[in-house]
Amino acid sequence: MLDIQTAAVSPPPVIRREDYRPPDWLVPDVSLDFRLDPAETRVFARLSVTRNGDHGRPLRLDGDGLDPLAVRIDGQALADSWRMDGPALVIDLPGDAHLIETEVAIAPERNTQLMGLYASAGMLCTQCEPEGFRRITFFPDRPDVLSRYTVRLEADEATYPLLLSNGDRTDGGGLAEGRHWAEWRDPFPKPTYLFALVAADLSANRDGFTTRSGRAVDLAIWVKPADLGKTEHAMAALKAAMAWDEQAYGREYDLGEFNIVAVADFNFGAMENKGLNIFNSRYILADPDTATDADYDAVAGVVAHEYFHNWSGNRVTCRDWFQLSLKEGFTVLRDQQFSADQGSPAVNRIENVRALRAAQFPEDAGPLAHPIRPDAYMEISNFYTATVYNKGAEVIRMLHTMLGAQAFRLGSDLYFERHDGQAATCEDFVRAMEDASGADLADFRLWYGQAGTPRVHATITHEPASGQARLTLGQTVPATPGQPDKTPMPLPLKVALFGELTGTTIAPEQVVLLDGASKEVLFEGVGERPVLSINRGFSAPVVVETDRSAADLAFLSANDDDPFARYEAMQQLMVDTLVVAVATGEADHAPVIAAVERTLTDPALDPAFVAEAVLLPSEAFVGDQMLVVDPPAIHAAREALRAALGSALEEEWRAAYGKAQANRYEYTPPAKGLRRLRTVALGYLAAAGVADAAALAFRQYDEADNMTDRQGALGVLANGTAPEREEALDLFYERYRANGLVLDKWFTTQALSARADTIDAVERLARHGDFTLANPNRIRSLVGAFAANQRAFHDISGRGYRFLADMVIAVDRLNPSTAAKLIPPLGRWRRFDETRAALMKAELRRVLEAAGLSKDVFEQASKSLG
Ligand code: B3K
Ligand code: ZN
Repeated sequence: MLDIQTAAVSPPPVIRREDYRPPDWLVPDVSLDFRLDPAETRVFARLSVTRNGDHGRPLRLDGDGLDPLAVRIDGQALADSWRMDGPALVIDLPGDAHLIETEVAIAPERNTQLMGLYASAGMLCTQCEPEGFRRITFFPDRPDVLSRYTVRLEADEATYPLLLSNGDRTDGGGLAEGRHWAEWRDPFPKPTYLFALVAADLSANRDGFTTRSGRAVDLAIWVKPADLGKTEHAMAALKAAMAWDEQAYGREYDLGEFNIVAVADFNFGAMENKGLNIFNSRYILADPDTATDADYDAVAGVVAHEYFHNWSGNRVTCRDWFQLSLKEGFTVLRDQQFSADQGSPAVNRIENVRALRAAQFPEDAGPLAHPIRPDAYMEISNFYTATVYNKGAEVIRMLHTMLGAQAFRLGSDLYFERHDGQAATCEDFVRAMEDASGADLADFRLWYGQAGTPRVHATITHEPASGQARLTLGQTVPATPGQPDKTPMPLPLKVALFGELTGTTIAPEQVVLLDGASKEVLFEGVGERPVLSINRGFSAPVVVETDRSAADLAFLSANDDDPFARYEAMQQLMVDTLVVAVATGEADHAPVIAAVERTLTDPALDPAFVAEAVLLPSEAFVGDQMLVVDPPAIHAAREALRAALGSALEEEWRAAYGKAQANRYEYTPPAKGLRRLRTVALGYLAAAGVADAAALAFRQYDEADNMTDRQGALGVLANGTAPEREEALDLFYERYRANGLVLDKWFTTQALSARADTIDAVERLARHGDFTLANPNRIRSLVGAFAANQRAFHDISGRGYRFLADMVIAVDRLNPSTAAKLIPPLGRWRRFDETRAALMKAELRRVLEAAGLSKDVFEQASKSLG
C-alpha cells in the first residue's frame, strides 16, 4: 500500500509568527534505539523532559502517522496519564522532570514522501527538516528544543554493513542471527530537524582535514562502490570549504568525523544534519564523462553550503521556522562568497543574479510573494523558496556592502559567539551586526518584513556651464498579497560616472545609500556629459529604471570597469530591443549586433565572461518586463535577434568556436570559459541557419571528451529538425540509460527544446519506460524543465497547463512537498492574456478539487488562484 496523505477536507490551519511561544517542555537528553528493517522498523525512544517555566500544561509530543505501541512514564505504563490528540501524544506530568519512554513501528519502504525514515535503492536514510522527525518517533518537533542525542542502530549486517548517525561513533559490534549494532553520540545539543541516520552497503572515499587548532577530522563520502571514482571533486570542495570557513569567518569544525552520504531519491539538494550530511547524488557525483562544468560548480557550491551550515544553522540554529532565512540566507551568501573566491568573481556574480531574476523576482511579483521572514504559513515546506534563500542572501550582502567587510566580520563573530548553542532569530543577527559596527539598522529591518522587489528610478542631468551633474533617485516598493502599502527601504547603490567623449572615469565608484523615497546626489567638476553606471555588482536586489539611451548602454557594455555593470548594460540593451520588437513587430538590431561584436572580439576579456555577456536574456525574463506576456511573440522576436546576431557575426562566431575547439579537456577556469563560449557560438551559428550547423554540432557531440561539450551540442541539435538530432538523442540514450543522473539530462534537453512540437514530445516522454514519479530528480528533469520553457508551456491549446496539473495531482499522492513545488508556473496567470489566464485558473481549480489533496498543494494552489 502507498503512503497516502489524508484529505485536506477543510483548509489546514494557518501558523502565525506572532503566535510564537517558548516550548512548555524541554528535552535535554534523548536516546533512540532503532531496530532497522525496511518493512518494519521499531523505534524505542527515551526522553528526559523538564518543565520549561511555571505552568501546568501537559507534555505534547508531535507525531505524524504514529501509533504508540508502548508509553512509560518514569518506568511505569500509566494508561490514564496519556492520550492521543489527533496525531500527537499528550502526557500529563506531575513533576518538573521525568523520563518518558515510547515505542513505535514504522515502514520505511512504504514512505513515498521521502520525509522521515525511508528506503532508497537498497538503503535506509532519513530526512527530517522541517517536520520529518515526527514521522519517526514522538517528540516536540520544533527547532527551539535542543537535545543531546545517543543513538543505537541495529540491523542485518549483510544488507546494511554501514550504520551511521550524527556525532562520533562510540561503540558497536556483532549480534546473533547476522545482525550488528553501532552507537553514535552527538555532544552538541541539536533540534530534531538535524537528526539523521543511514543504514546501507556503501563504499567511502576517505580523507582527512586538520583544523587550524589541530583537531584531526576523518572525512568520508559514502556512495555505491561503482560511483567511488566520481567523488574526488566533492572531497576537494569539502576540504576547500573547511579551510575557507576558518579563514573567511573564523569557523572551525568541531567533531572527529564528518560523513557525507549520497542518495538517489531526495526531495531537494542536500541536508546539513550534524556531522552526517545527506546529499542528493546529483550534488556529489561528478566526472568529466557524466557531469557538465555547471554540475561541477553546483557540486562544490552545495558541498560548501551544507558544510557552512555547521555554524550558520547547526551551532546557531533557528528559534522557529519563520526565521528560516537566518540560516538559509546567510549560508547562501557564504556559499556564494566561497564560489566567487574559487573561480571568477564576475561570472559568479552574473550567475547569482541570473538565478535571482529567474526564480525570485517572479515569486516576489506573484501571488506567492512573501517577505524573507514570512508571517504565516500552512505548510512550512512551501517556504524553502528563492525568496528565503536567494533574496535572503542579497539582504545580508547589502549589510556587508553598507558596513564594510571588516565590520561585517566583527558582526558575524559577535553573532556566533553570542548565540552559540542557541535557537536564534533574524532580529538577533541584525542586532549583532548593529552592536559590532555601531550602525543604526532600524530602518534596514524593513527588508525582513516587506515582500516585493523595489523599483529604483534613476536619472542624471548635467550642466556643462557649472560642471555639475545631479543624480536623482526615487524608490517604490510594489504592493504584494496582504501588504498593500510599503515603506521605502534603505538600499546601497554602487554608482560611478564615465565620460562619454573620453571614456574615462569621471566619478569613481561610491556607495550611495538610498535611505528614503528619494535622494539627490551632486557631482562637481563634471566637464563632459556623464554616463551613469548604477547598481554595480548588483549591490541591491532591485529593478533599476533609467532613461539611458541605446548608445549609453552600448558605451557601458564596452567601457565600464565593473564587469557586472558591463554585462548588465548589454542585457538592458538586448531587453530594450526585444521589448520594442514584441510591441511593434520590428526592431533595430544594429546596436545589439555592434555591442556583441565588440565584446566578442575584445582579446582582453575572459571567454567565460564573454560567453555570459553575449547571451540573450531568456524568454521568461523578457516576459517579466511586459504587462501582458505574449509567449509566441517573445519567442519570435528573440529568435529573430538570435538569427540576426548569428548571421551578422558568422565569421566571429566561427573564430570563437575554432579557438575554443582546440581546447583539451581540463577542469580549470580558463578551459571552462572556452567550453562555455564554444557552445554559445555553436548556438548562434545554428540560429543563423548556416549550412553546416547540424554537422558541426554532431561532430562536437561525437568527438566530445566531456559532458559539457556533449550536452551543449545535444541542446543545440534538440532545437532543430536535422536528422542528426534524433541520431544524437538515441546515441545519448543508449550510452547513458543506466545512469539516472545523466538520463535526467536527456529528459531535460527535450523538455527545453525550442521546437513547436515540444509539448507532444513531453507528453510522450511522460509515458517513457524510464519516466517515474518515484524519483524527484526525474520529475524535475521533465516536468520542472518543461514548465520553464515559456513558449511550450504556454501553448495556446492549454495542453501544457493540463499536463502540469495532471502531474501535480499524480505526484501529490506520493510526495506532497515535491508536488507543491511544481505549482508556481500556473499561478502566473495574472500576467497572461484572458484565454491563457482562464485555462491556467481552470487547471488550478481542478487541482484543488482532487481527492485527498495534501496541505502542501492546497496552500500553493489556493494562494495561486488568489
Ligand atoms: N536545509 C536543507 C533544506 C531542507 C528543505 C526541506 N524542505 C538544505 C539546505 O538548505 O541546505
Ligand atoms: Zn541551506
